[in-house]
Amino acid sequence: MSEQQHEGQAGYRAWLAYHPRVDSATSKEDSLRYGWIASGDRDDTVRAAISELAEGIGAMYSELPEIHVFPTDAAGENGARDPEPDTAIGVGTGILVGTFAANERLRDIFGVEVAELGREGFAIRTREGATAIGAHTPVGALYGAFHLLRLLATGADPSGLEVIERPANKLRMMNQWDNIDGSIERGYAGPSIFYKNDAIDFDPARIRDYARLLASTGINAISINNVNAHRLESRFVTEDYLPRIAELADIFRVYGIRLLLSINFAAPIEVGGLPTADPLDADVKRWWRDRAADIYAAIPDFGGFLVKADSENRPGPFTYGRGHAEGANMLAEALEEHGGLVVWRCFVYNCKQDWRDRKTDRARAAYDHFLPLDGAFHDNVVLQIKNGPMDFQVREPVSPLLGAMERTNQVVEFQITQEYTGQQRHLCYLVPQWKAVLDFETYAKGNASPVKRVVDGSVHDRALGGFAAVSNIGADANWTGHPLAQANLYGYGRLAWNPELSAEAIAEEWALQTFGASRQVTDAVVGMLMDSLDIYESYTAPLGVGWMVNPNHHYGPNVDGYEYDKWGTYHFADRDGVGVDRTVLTGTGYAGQYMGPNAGMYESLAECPDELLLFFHHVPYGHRLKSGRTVIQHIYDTHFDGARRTEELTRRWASLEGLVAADVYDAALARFHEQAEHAKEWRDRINTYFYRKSGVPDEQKRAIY
Ligand code: GCV
Repeated sequence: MSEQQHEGQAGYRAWLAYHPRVDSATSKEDSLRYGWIASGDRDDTVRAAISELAEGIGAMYSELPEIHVFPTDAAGENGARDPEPDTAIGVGTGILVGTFAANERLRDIFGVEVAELGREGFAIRTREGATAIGAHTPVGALYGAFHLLRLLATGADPSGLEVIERPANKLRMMNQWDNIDGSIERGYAGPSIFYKNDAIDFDPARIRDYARLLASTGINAISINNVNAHRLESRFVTEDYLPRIAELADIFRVYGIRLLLSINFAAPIEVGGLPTADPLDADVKRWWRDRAADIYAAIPDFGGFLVKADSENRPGPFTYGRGHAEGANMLAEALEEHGGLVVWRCFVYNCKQDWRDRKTDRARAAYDHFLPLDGAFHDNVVLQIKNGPMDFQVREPVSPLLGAMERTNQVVEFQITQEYTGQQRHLCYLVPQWKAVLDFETYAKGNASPVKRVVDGSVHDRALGGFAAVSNIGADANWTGHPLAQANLYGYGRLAWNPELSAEAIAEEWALQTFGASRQVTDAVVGMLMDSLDIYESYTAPLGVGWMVNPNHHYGPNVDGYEYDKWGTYHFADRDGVGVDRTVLTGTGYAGQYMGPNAGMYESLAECPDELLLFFHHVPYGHRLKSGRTVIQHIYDTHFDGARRTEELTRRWASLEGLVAADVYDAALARFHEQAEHAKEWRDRINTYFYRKSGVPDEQKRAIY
């Protein structure tokens, strides 16, 4: 459905709501400042910037600016020259936006400083009441336009702007896990906006609005189908589907977003009719080269392939006795001449957790598989590494593979969709978790090698790197099901652009743009967002133990439920203790995969941080944490505390009745009630289980707890 069809549903416009600026004392004066928008660019992307500015300024200041698009060096489409606006910078009151090449005035205004902007950066400057947004490229200008709108929507004083921005990361990618039948793997906000009933079927207006949301945060790439690419999706690389996919690429292109496809490694067999998908087979190589040629004929700026291989029953090079570098490089060669990338996922594991074999460890898998391949991948291959060694749990250590490969491009993969973090029924603002990952010191090169510097390429001097994340949107009117889950989508893009932003600043930006300028609403929403990760963790996953969820759908408490371990659990609880020994000395050896002081910190029971204790160590229930409490006491207390705090969340939200749009208010309130109910279930199931396991006799419970 398009924006029109969702009219009246406040959540649809998300953070591009453009609420009227409430500082009415100054708004009259400000509106004069934006009497016009002018540009010498006629490019679609700059036009998108202009129309966004017109819409945003019009809505925030209740006055539509005039639009002038004037050719500077060449005559216009009809051969005539539009007059340049006499409202030139420094004389009039408006916005001049565009590229330096097409706007002489922008060159005059910004002079030599423009060199440092790079391909996607922009500069904004106010001079005597008028505002200039300049960039080297149309997409830079678009990012500048969105930035100006964000500043205005968050209450910045527009009179003295002096901004220079460029993204920290080259690749800022969104991964859709959408299937052609219209379902979304791990989707919690309705069906797909891309597919329906085994066909590519989309409303261009809705796709465009998604592109606007993404571009406004700086996302520049999107893979449009599930990494588990099955029968029909395997054919996306063929002419059967390329014309429709090209239409999607056309929409995203305007917003600076390159389209990628997830491929099926066995497509040469399943689609091409070849007897093998062996990456070293000449016919297989030719088949992929031909597909690449077809794709680039349809989509000249195609981004490349995203690949899940040899993982969770997906085909891959192992079937042919080949390694991951051979698989990835074969595809990279097919794409290379066209400028395409292979984004190769490292989520590869083939072991079960088994309490009878305390050496086998799924957490080790990505590092064990990929570290030996450092330096073996082509330059247009980038490895996509999940933030933790397991699978997007609420609490995991940072993947030891991040930073460990010096001669390999890397992106970090986050999960915006809340598979294990409440499935968009529970509030869980994930930006603080991602920040902790990005700030984690890997010691890859001395002690200034945090993950954010690894993936931006600076630690190992790599030309390519960045962020990828699994999207949390669907066809629900408000995109994300839980209205406040939009903050995760927004925050991901903002962090990918600038990992130095704080989680709180991002929450505040998001709240101001989404709900308008009310201090009461902003404070309440920011406070709830900032508390939410801790609350969720405390009633679900104590001390680094994850996975206590139901099989398949992964929602709700089931302490022994996780489907991969027929023989045990991921917590290894028995009557004597709980936790997984991942030390080098007595356990799986996983702790030894870390560099520098991290290896020793995790190895040592005394040094290991409480919040990861049970991820790294098996300890008795009576083990005393740094907090002073015993493990069993901690489990008990935090589960009660977490459940209680979910009730507070409901009350905190209820205090905003009448202050946020009714549809948004109601949708969130229903979810807060549900969260509070489910938190009690988590509390009771987990506490009962560990009571029993720990064998605390009933009469002693009071004393211990
Ligand atoms: C797309 C987890 C999820 C799967 C997902 C997989 C992956 O196992 O449960 O749904 O598959 O991760 O990241 O490939």
